[in-house]
Amino acid sequence: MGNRAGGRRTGPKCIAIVGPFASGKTSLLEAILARTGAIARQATVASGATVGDDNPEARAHLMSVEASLATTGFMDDDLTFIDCPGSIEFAYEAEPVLAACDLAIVVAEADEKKIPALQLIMRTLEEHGIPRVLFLNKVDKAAIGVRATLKLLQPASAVPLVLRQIPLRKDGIVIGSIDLALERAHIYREHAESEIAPIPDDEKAREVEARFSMLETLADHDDALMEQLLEEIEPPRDAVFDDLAADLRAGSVIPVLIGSAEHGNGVLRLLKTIRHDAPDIAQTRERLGLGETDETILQVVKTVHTPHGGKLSYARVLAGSIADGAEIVTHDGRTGRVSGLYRMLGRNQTKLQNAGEGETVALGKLEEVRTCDTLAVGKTPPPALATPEPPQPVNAVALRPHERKDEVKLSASLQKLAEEDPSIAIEHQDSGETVISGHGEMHLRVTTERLGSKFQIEVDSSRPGVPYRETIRKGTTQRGRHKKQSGGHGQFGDVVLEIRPLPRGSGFEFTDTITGGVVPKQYIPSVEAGVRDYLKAGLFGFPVVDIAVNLADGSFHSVDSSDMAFQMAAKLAMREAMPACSPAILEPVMKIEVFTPSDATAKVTAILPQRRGQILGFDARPGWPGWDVVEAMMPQAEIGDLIVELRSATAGVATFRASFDHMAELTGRLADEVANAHGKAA
Ligand SMILES: Nc1nc2c(ncn2[C@@H]2O[C@H](COP(=O)(O)OP(=O)(O)OP(=O)(O)O)[C@@H](O)[C@H]2O)c(=O)[nH]1
Ligand SMILES: [Mg+2]
Repeated sequence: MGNRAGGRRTGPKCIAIVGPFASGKTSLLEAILARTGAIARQATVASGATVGDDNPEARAHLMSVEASLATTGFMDDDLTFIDCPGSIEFAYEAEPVLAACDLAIVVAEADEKKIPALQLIMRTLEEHGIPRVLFLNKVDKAAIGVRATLKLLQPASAVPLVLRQIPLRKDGIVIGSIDLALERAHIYREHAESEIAPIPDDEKAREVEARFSMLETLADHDDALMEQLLEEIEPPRDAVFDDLAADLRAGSVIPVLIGSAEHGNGVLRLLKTIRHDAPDIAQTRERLGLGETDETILQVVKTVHTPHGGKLSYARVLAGSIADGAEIVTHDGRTGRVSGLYRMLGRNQTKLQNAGEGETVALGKLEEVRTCDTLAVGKTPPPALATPEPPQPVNAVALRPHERKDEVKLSASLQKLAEEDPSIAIEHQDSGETVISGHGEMHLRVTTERLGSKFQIEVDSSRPGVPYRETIRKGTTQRGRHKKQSGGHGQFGDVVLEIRPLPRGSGFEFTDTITGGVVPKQYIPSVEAGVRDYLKAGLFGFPVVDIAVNLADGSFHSVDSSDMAFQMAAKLAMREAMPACSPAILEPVMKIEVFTPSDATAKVTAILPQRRGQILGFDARPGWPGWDVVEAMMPQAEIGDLIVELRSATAGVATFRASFDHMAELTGRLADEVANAHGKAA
């Protein structure tokens, strides 16, 4: 035992702050910045003046809506913290950050409702293999003890949570903590360094018990410690520190530190743990499969378009170093020249000439560079690191600028927003609407608000249209005659069309059974073109599908017949035939898989049928203990805002995947409503 960790790892670190919504991540970053002297005074989230969340959207909603980055110094260490939003709607912000960081601080609290959200975050960290510490926040107001809290939180993590500190209480109020490795007490002082004190006599028994339980967990990875515990020998203190560091770096345990971000308590201990136990860039390179290299390699973790300074690419120097003005190349060969190199503190930037290995900095004006790119200095592209794919969007909104002149600007601005947030998808529809898809109501609202705050574009938003179709239930035969005699050249086309329904999903079929040239060969394609033109918008105004048309008969005029005249005749025949064909509206039906914590499965299976969903079944979600997947068929029209209801039934964590399955006939009142809404009576 002992020295497994091989001492403290020096060099700049990058630390992600993650955790369930509103657990205190931004407050913790503020407290860290205040404690390390990067800012003069700790601001509160409510004041809207926190370093990272200093943007109109975060202020308006009192929640983080994007990752924010701040570099500070602690003793002789250079630490960059990236505060990630907690809401699942903004979860993708954290993905590129996590790829490049050395350590994650998981901020959690004693709140049962947030366990599924915590579990999601823990899973992501486990998948990336990121070493992590848990900061148990809000001890100032916790209603239950820390050990009970740990029991509550443990199911969210696949590896053991190990309590490194216990609270010190006076009259039921937490006044400090006892560090189980250092074996001493820290008495909290508001926004100041704690006072070190010996462990009070009446707390000794609690301390011994808690310390033993910490050592027991550590002993699972350390045979020598196990023997000492069995023989009741007091293990050397340094060996305990080494074990804590080694297990943290290996990701085999999660040390738990306690405190109150809002009051600045427990922050110094957290910083010291980072200083002594965090892995370094070499370990992170190994995790990313990069190994040792002589090249300079950077990973882009976030992209920001600033109102005045242009585009900034936040990137971690994984290896080597970079200077302002450097020529860079991405893994897939796009190039650029760094114009401005900055150390960031929220929105404030300090100019740098150089950035060395391990530093996380902002690179100016790399127009061709995107989030998740891997960059090299020079001309040889670096190896590509794995790029996390954004999940499938779950909702969408249609946008239209207030002013027509803003249409081009809207499209350019949305492109910039999508560069900043690759988890939104943009689609321009034939109708002139622009549809953006994302990961929840707040996500789309914030995206829309940014159009106003960043680009001064006011938009109207509405629900995107559902791609309805029309079909027919009966066949008929219809003549269409187009004849015009207006002086000089006339127009003449005459066709007889046999129309019949086709099975669902067949689309459109055109044939002819013309004999004896009653419709000359060269005009047959014109007839088909006329039919196709009609089918673009049928009786209700929707495209007509699953229909077969046979050109059975007709006649022509040697002078007056033309391509145009036969097209007109075909359209006329179709228009007259449709009412006789028992037309119907078809709606798209999706197959949907809803992922939900098992204790909310019953709620989910109740919600879906209320929206005309047909439950196909539910089962345990493979590889996700405590989660289910519910399968159902759902009309696309009902999925539009489904996520809002699902999230509120599942403490904000349910999500779904939907894919087109089939078109189904819409009947009764719903069919009338759709037909009327589209401006054509059924
Ligand atoms: N009592 C108490 N409240 C706290 C503490 N830390 C944060 N809060 C409060 O918890 C709420 C959320 O704090 P934030 O720092 O915004 O939490 P967050 O994790 O950054 O939230 P998101 O980024 O939106 O997920 C705010 O009202 C804070 O004032 C704490 O230590 N004690
Ligand atoms: Mg926050």
